[in-house]
Amino acid sequence: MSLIFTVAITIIGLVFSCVSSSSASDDILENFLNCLHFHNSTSISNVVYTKTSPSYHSLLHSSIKNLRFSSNNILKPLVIVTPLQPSHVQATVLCAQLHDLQIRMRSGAHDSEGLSYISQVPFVIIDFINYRNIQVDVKNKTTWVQVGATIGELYYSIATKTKTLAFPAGVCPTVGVGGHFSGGGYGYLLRKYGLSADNIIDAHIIDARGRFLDREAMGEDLFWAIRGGGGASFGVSLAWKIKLVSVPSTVTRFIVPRTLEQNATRLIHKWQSVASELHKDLTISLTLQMVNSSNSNKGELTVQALFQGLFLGGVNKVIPLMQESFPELGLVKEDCSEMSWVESTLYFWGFGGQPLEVLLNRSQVITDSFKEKTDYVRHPISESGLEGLWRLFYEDGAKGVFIAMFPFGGRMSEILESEIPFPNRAGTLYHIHYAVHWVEEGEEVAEKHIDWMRKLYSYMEAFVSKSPREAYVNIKDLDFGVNNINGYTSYEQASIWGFKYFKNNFNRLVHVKTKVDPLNFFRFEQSIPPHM
Ligand SMILES: Cc1cc2nc3c(=O)[nH]c(=O)nc-3n(C[C@H](O)[C@H](O)[C@H](O)COP(=O)(O)OP(=O)(O)OC[C@H]3O[C@@H](n4cnc5c(N)ncnc54)[C@H](O)[C@@H]3O)c2cc1C
Ligand SMILES: *[C@@H]1O[C@H](CO)[C@@H](O)[C@H](O)[C@H]1NC(C)=O
Ligand SMILES: *[C@@H]1O[C@H](CO)[C@@H](O)[C@H](O)[C@H]1NC(C)=O
Ligand SMILES: *[C@@H]1O[C@H](CO)[C@@H](O)[C@H](O)[C@H]1NC(C)=O
Ligand SMILES: *[C@@H]1O[C@H](CO)[C@@H](O)[C@H](O)[C@H]1NC(C)=O
Ligand SMILES: CC(=O)N[C@H]1CO[C@H](CO)[C@@H](O)[C@@H]1O
Repeated sequence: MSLIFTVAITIIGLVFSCVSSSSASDDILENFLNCLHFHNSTSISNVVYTKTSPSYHSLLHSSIKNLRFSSNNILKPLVIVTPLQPSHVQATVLCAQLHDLQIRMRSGAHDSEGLSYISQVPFVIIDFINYRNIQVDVKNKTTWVQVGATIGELYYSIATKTKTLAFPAGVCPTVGVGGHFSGGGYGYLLRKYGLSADNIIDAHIIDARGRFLDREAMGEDLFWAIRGGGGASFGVSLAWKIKLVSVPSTVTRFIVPRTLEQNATRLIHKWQSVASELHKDLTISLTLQMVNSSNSNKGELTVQALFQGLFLGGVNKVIPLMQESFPELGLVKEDCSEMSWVESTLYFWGFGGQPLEVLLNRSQVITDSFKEKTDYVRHPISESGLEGLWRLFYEDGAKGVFIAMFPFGGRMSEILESEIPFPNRAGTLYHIHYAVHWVEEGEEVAEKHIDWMRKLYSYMEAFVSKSPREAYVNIKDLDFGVNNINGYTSYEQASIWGFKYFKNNFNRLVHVKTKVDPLNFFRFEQSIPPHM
């Protein structure tokens, strides 16, 4: 009784203060906050931050990875909610609908277009920073992981229990499992075990009606859609149940750098047809960047190809395997080191030899500005095609270029295109992830690098997948187009990017969306639209 009375008094107080401050957005804010308190008056106030909260700004900026989206003239959320339990998310979803606010969900904040924390219209962020419990069940080889955990935290939790279980996910330990698993998720275990999303066996989500659903309650259509259909179109994911995979207690990691002067072009050309055909236990990725040329005057740059390998076994086995399948690389024992699987994750991120606790450091990624794009390659690019690419690397806008090529094949080719929404399976030789980074501030610098990235993308068109030119939904690219801000986006319009990310699976995603969120509450620049 007295609680209701207090709430009523508070609301009367708020109504009066709204009248005096009299801005429409203040009204929306107050109404939204009151709604939250009504839904969960006992505990939600501790996890709600408004612009006047002392820690609002540090919370907002704490996890932003792309400084391109942190400037002052970008619209900021009215409220940030950091849920501790499902009821906080349920209340936020229901109240946001009631008061016509959009929601942005943020787990690791690595979104390439900042879509987990920016919006063109008034919005609320659900930030899962404090929702990251991980329960590893070694006996059953499963784990429940809450969406706010990073993959580094997941790797660490598994490794502290056992050396012979692992999980196939990305290279960068600060990536969040909320976004990453929603869009696929790949790393050095891809060729043996597939994507993160291929290894999800249950999930908890909150749907547009505010219901808490597990796999059984949501049904197989929705469970299909949230494993690779990209985050934030179908509901708010809370946790994943994943199947752990077996790895030997000793793996071998190797690194072989080759510059243009060391015949990198010919090696890359060869790598393209070899890498997806290798034994499943062997993965060789390729990164390209500019380095100072060693055998010329200071200041002269060359392209460096870094061949990095993981073999699920000892060094004595990988040397003969490489002799047989890729002798041109000239791999020798000295290029290799044996270690546990989790130690290899540190090496691939450049923290080799450091304590495992590095995996728990959520702020260890350098924050700068960047623009990314992706492609899939089905036929090897000719040597002259590669040479044309090198010429672009010497242009001004290319400063800070970083390209990663990741081989498919193996397990990826055994999974049907329609198994989950992620469609790039048999026939894909490798994935390319283009990035250009810069630290200088200002529009002009940004424009220079973004223009260069677009030029690179247009150069590559001749060499990559066509009709559609495929792209990876976990590295979104708004150059493909966006949904109309406030209203209706046609199936045709959304197909432009929908087919690039999902091929024919886009149709089933639209079908699921129409069923579970017909009013299109969960929407953002490239969300899946319902049929209207
Ligand atoms: C430095 C860096 C390295 C990367 N390395 C790899 C890699 O090795 N392999 C790879 O496959 N990808 C990689 N990526 C891409 C990465 O997988 C995606 O950016 C991924 O979406 C990030 O997830 P997040 O939770 O960190 O991001 P967020 O920005 O938090 O989320 C990304 C998207 O998912 C939505 N989302 C977040 N949480 C939820 C939730 N709980 N429920 C529903 N939707 C949600 C967001 O709203 C947003 O649309 C990398 C990206 C960066 C920046
Ligand atoms: C683990 O597996 C056993 C037997 O397969 C089963 O009885 C038990 O419920 C499982 N535990 C969990 C937490 O899933
Ligand atoms: C590059 O190729 C040439 C011609 O085959 C060969 O002579 C040379 O040794 C190679 N260089 C390196 C560093 O492998
Ligand atoms: C090349 O060397 C110069 C001078 O030593 C250094 O400033 C620059 O950062 C180097 N460039 C690269 C790409 O390593
Ligand atoms: C996390 O990494 C950053 C950047 O390398 C470093 O400054 C910071 O001290 C690290 N934090 C911890 C707790 O180790
Ligand atoms: C209505 C509602 O969702 N109430 C929840 C608020 O939070 C407490 C925990 O503090 C839950 O037990 C309630 O169910």
